[in-house]
Amino acid sequence: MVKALVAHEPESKPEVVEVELPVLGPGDLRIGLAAAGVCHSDLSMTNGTVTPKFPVVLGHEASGVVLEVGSAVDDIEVGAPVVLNWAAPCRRCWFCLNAQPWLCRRVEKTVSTPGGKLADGTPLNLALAVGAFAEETVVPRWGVVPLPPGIPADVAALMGCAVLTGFGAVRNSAQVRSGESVAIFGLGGIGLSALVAARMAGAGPIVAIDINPEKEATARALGATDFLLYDDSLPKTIRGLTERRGVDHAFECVGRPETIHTAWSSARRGGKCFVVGVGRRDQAVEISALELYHYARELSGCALGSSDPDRDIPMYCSMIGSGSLDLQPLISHRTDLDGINDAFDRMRAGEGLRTVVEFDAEGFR
Ligand code: PAD
Ligand code: ZN
Repeated sequence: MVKALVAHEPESKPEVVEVELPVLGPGDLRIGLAAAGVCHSDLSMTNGTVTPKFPVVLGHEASGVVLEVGSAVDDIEVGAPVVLNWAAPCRRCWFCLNAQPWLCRRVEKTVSTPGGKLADGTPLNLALAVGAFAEETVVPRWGVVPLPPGIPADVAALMGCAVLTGFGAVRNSAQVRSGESVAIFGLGGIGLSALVAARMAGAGPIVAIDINPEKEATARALGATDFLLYDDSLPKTIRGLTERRGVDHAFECVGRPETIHTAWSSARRGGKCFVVGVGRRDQAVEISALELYHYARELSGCALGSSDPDRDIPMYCSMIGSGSLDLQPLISHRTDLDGINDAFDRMRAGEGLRTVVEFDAEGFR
């Protein structure tokens, strides 16, 4: 039995309980968790925005160490450090074969997978086939990306979602070039990763937007040229910062209809708005038919920052190793499993940056 944070039903407060791990299949790995980031999508699984099967072990952004290897796995050994991969492409479906592995059919269907049991024998589910808010988990071999030595467990965890999504939105989806203007709405782990990528791409101006004024110092330290508090008149203010045009690329990293609309309205004529935030099924974004024509903007959903984790995580590792990418400033709080509900409270209030859950990382190197 291991300790895990389990959501028993929708709209309920998750609790730390003892769970029985799934049986290790021939193609599986047993992973000892080292660190796990708390992502807004974890909270979204408890409030009806995203609907996994319940009861479910939450958590999907994590690093760990291989503790046990299934009999059919021959390319990874006990003791290997890994990033857990909630979006592992199948490499066989139409999307994978047409160079869009982030839209893979298997990933699309995997909100949760059956795995393990509660102490009373009730079958459990693992969020996004990972279930990272647990001392240990069992995942398929394809559910991890091996790490080179020397990457700290906390930043390794962030690569599993925030960095793939936020950095990838700028680098892969938008392919931001030097000198282009960018606006980023929402400065949590995802928006801050996008901000770091925009700075590294040489973008400017980089306008960072949040409801929390305390985010200004972090935003400026990470490369924002301007910080604005959210309100509906932002498109006008942003045009004032961009020679009356609006930005080339707007990134919505909140997941609300009003911020999606404002982000779209902040882009220039012919500009692009990427919706990274995950909103509710029952909330609609209304855009005037005339404006849609007139502004000739692109409005695009943005899944996993158009990333291929097997390609991109090693690239982020070499950027960390060479000192060009520093993810530590994205982490504001550290906790154990019992502190995750407090991290959810901070997210509801728009407070803090990434919270990292730290486990006894014995063996992680
Ligand atoms: P977070 O809760 O850590 O940060 C959200 C930020 O938005 C906070 O700083 C808030 O203060 C801020 N905010 C709230 N309301 C507003 C507003 N009206 N205007 C401006 N800022 C506001 O979340 P996160 O960074 O973990 O995740 C952000 C979104 O990205 C969330 O919807 C999550 O579900 C989504 C996501 N998308 C993907 C993907 O593949 N597209 C992957 C992972 C997460
Ligand atoms: Zn996430």
